[in-house]
Parts: sequence; structure tokens; C-alpha cells
Amino acid sequence: MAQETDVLEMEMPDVASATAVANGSYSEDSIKVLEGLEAVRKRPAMYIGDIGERGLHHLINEVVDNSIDEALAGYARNILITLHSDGSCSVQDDGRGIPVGPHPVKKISTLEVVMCTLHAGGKFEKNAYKVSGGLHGVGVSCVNALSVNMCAEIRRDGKVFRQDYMRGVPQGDVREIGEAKSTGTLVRFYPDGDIFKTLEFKSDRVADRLRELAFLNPQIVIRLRDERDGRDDVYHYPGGLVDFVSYVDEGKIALMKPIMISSVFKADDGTETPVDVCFQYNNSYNETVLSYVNNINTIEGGTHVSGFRSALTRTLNTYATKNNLVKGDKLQLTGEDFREGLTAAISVKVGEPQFEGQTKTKLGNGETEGAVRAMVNDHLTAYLESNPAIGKRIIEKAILAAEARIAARKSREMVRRKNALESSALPGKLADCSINTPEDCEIFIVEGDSAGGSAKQGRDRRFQAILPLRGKVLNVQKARLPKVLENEEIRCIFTALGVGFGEDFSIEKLRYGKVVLMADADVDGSHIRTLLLTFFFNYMHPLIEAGKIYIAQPPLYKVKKGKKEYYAFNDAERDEVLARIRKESGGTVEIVTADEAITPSGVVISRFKGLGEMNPEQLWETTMNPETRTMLQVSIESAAAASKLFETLMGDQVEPRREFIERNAQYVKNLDI
Ligand code: 0RA
Repeated sequence: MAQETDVLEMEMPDVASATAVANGSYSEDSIKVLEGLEAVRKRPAMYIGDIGERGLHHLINEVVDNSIDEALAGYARNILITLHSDGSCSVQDDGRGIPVGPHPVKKISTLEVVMCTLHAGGKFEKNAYKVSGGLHGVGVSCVNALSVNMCAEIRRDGKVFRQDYMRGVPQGDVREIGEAKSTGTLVRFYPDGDIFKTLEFKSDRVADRLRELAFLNPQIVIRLRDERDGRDDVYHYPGGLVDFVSYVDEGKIALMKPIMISSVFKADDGTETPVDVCFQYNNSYNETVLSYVNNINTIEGGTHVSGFRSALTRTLNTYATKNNLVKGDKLQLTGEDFREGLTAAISVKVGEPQFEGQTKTKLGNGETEGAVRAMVNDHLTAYLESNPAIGKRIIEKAILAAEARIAARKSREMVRRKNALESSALPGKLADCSINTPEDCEIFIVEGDSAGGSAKQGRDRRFQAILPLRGKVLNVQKARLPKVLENEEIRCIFTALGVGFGEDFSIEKLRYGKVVLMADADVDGSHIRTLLLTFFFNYMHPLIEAGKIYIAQPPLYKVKKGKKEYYAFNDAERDEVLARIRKESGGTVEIVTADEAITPSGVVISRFKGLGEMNPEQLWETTMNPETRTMLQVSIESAAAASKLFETLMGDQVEPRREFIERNAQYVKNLDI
């Protein structure tokens, strides 16, 4: 990657700490605009999802999407994103520049209309597949409303124009500030600390999305600079989805070169659907399908994904039969068999996408299913004709998968029968809760018997259940289905949660509203947590998507002064507590660790080595009591990045894992996957 490209090198304007300028009298229009901005500031979460780290980063996506649209319209090629040392972010492109002249309807500058009016983004031009038509699409005016300062600098018609804003309100008219040889748009904004819980941009998080956009749009060159640490990366993948699939499968052994299908489907009514599909098989047992509609990650899939799957199954089955590759007529290859070891990227562009599902990330357009199916059918059939050796390899792999599937079904039936014989189907070591409204209940999955014991005693048994696990959890990234199903601990998790397995899986049957992973705050605990997350990611993905998985945060330290006890969750918090105590006592206290002599006037710090070291009351108070605990909700920001991360952490190859650990040693507290 990081190759030298002609990514633009423009001067970065400073955003003036402008003082509010009274703009003459308010017209009816400007009052409406102010009401719109006020609505955004009053309920920011309604517009950008939330006001945490995710919402903060959403601001960047929103601005970048506009430049992407300009590039997709064919006018821009380079986009530069800079995370500045002063906390601001700027996005610059070499497109036509947002028009600055009077808006045909509103009469004021079009730039001001775009920047300050809700949903004004794409009203000027019909742009067939605007990114902003989908999940984001709240428009740059929302970013403006949620920024203390923002400025837009436009190069157009040989001139540079600029307008400044505060919390969405223009600080004067658009001004001409110089001459320009090139054209383009630059937007720089400072997120508002009154709105956001955090103001720190994480460059890795920004990079994940930019990389994804670069894979999806091979013609665009995206550069990310971070002034805070000197990061300077260029994302440009001329190979598009082929590069994407290779990137996701890095470290796995591919059985073939990626198959790329790229075409525009023309329906009878004249509508055109660009369809890009790329896939390959690798030597793993997992399926990774990354799907996009108009550059938006459709986490829940939808018609484009089902079109692809049904074409894959039908074409490969037809091919197998025609070429006599399945011996004996008893074995029937199913869709599931063709998914093992499959990595696919699907990207379609749809004029009027309908998004459905819990998180509005499932494509509903019926016509897209047929379009993708037809494209994949035709191209894959032709491909197999001319690549018989690869065709054979795919079918052989599917046969192995089918045999494993049949073995798994037998073992599942055995489990069912066994359970039916027992009086209760729930695992014996589960200490269940007493109420039976699932949404009010929580289950703590706890490592080790001693910690499990403390948790059982410390919990509120009305609504908290404890499932202690013995020993290390199976690494499912490396195991095939039957082995996963045979694993005692994993079977316990399935039965305790009640969700069923494989075809029987249903989130509706989940017996708890929250599934909490509780492990020690040390390296072993972190390993167990990662193993469990790998399991949930691969086998209970919908639970992560629905936000049901949590990570408990046990404290690392107890600081005790006299009768008063404080808990600290990290070194910084411990130091804060100590500083406070010092201040309160006029700087005279003696601070010792628990191993050292204890003086009654001093402060004693003890470090918890594990959950088991805490007594039940301490565990309740610090980690389990909903009134006082902090828990982390597990979410998946980028499916591609997460899938790659699990392969890095849990897959076969050692070298990428070592590299990852070295690179991230200082970020061990990072939580998003
Ligand atoms: C509408 C019309 C025109 C350009 C744009 C929007 C535009 C918007 C953004 C947002 C970020 N970068 C952008 N670049 C361009 C141009 C219409 C014309 O010149 O005829």
C-alpha cells in the first residue's frame, strides 16, 4: 500500500475563532434553518446514532461521503483526510468545488445552503447512487451543527472562497480570499465538547473505513494523515474487490485466485444495477461475506447476498452433477456446504435502496436479488467451463463440508436425545436466576470455579445467572463444526443461552437480555475473553449485532484509607485516587502496597490478581451491581476489520499475530472489535 501518489497537497486553512456576527435581520428561511440546527443539537443521537466514539467518528464519515460522491460522479480522484493536532479534522478533495453562487431557490450562496440546511446535500443534481442516500446521509449540515467551529474553503473559477461557521451558524457571508489554479473542496471542523462524550479521533478507526472505501472504489486515492503521530497512509487499490478479498484472507491459504464478476445488470424497465462480486475459497472453515450497497456495509445482508448465495449453490451444484463429481447419489450438496472457507465481497449500486432490519443495514429491494443471481449464474458458469481444475477443487471441498455436516447432525441428534432423557436440559453448573422475563435477566460467563463461586455468592440471584467455565475455551477459529459441537463448555453456553444451533439458531429464544463475559483483568483473562469473543463472532454473530454481549470490568486496585475503600480500574484512576487522598490530608499520608507493612494512618493499595481474589461483596459492588459497575458493550464497527482481526489473533499463522501484538501492545485496553 502506502505508495506515492499525487494526493493533493493544499494549504490547510486555520479555522478562525470567529466571534458571532449578526447577519442583519433574520428572514423566515434563516429561522427555519436555525430551528433545524437546534433540533440536531438537541437530539444529536437521532441524527448520528450516538454521542460517543462512534458518533464522533460518524462526523468524519459524513464529510468524506460527500467527497466520495463527487469522485463517483467522475470529478474527483484524490481525497485527503487530516487529523490535526488541535483536535480538528479536515477533509479535502479535488472535485469541482461546491458551488458558491446564489442558490436558484434560496437566493443565498449555494455553499451556505449545503452547509447549513438539513438534508440539502444532494438536491442540486441527480446523482444516481449517492452514498448519502443510505445509512449516513444526514448531510454535512449535521456535522456543522455539532461543531464549535467549521470552515469550508472552495476552489472554483480560479478563486478561493471561504465561509466560517460556529455551531452551524454562518459567521458572515462567503468571502473571496485568494486565487486558485485548481478546483476542490476543503471542510475542516472542530467537534463540540458540549455534545460529544469524547473528542479524540482514533486514526485506526478512521483508517478502517477509509481502507474499505478504497477497496470499494478502485479509482479513488485516499490519504490519511495524523498530525499527532505523523501517520501518513495512502489507500488506493486498483484491484478493487480482488484486493479486498486478498486482504481479508491474508494469512489463510487460498485454494485459488479470487474470482471477480463485474457487470451492469440491465432490467427490462431500463434500470441499471452495477454488480461487483469477488470470492475465493481458503483452507479455513469459516465464511466471511462482506456486502455493500452504495458503499454502505450491509451487516444484516439482504437481497444482494441471498442472490449471490443462491447463484453460487445452483451453479456449483449444476456443475458438479454435469461433470459427475459427486460419487453416489445419496450425498446432496447444500448451500451450507458451499459456504465453508468462502470469503466474498459483494458490492452493488442501487438507485433507491430500501434498508430494513434491526439496524437498517439489510437490503430489501427485491429486484436486486434477481440481478445478482443472474450475473453470478452467467459468469460463474462460464468461469467453471474454462477452469475445470478449480471447479473440481471447489466441489471436493464442498463434499468434505457435507460429510462433516452430516456427522455434526448425528452428534446434534445425540445431544438432543440425551437432553430429552435428563430432567432438565440446562447445564448442571449453571446457577440460573429466578425471574423468567429474559430481557431483565443477565448471565455472567465466568472463567474458573473460584471466580464462579464468588460470583454465585455475590450476585443478585433474582435476575443474575452464573455460568462458570472450566479451563480454556476451544479456539473455534481453528476447529471444524463437529469438534466445536463436541466441546463441553461450548455446549453449555448454547444450552444455557437457549438460542439453538445452526439452522435452529434463533435470537428470539435467548434466555437473557445481557450476556456478560467476566474474566480477570490480566493476560490470561484477556486470552479467555478473546476466545469467547471469537466464538460469539463465528457462531452467535446476531447476538453481537443486537448489542447483547458485554464485557465486565473488574477493578485492578483497591485503595484503602482507614475505613474508606476506593476501587480503581486502571493505573491512571489509581493515581487520581491517591492524588485526591494526598490533597485531602495535606500531603502527609504514607502510601504502601498491601504486601508491605500496614500502618493505620497510611494508605494501602492492593492489586487484585484475579476475580477469585475478591470476596463476593467486593465483586458485587465493583463489577456486578448495575448501580455501580461499568460494563463494555461489544460492537462491530467494521466487519472486514473484525474478521481479519480474529484471523490474526486466532488463526494458524504465528507471524501476523506477533506483529499485531507488537503493534498494539500499548493499546491493550482497546475494546471495539
Ligand atoms: C453539487 C454541485 C456541484 C458540486 C458539488 C455539489 C460538490 C459537493 C461536494 C462535497 C464535498 N466535495 C464536493 N464537491 C462537489 C458542482 C456543480 C457544477 O460545478 O456544475
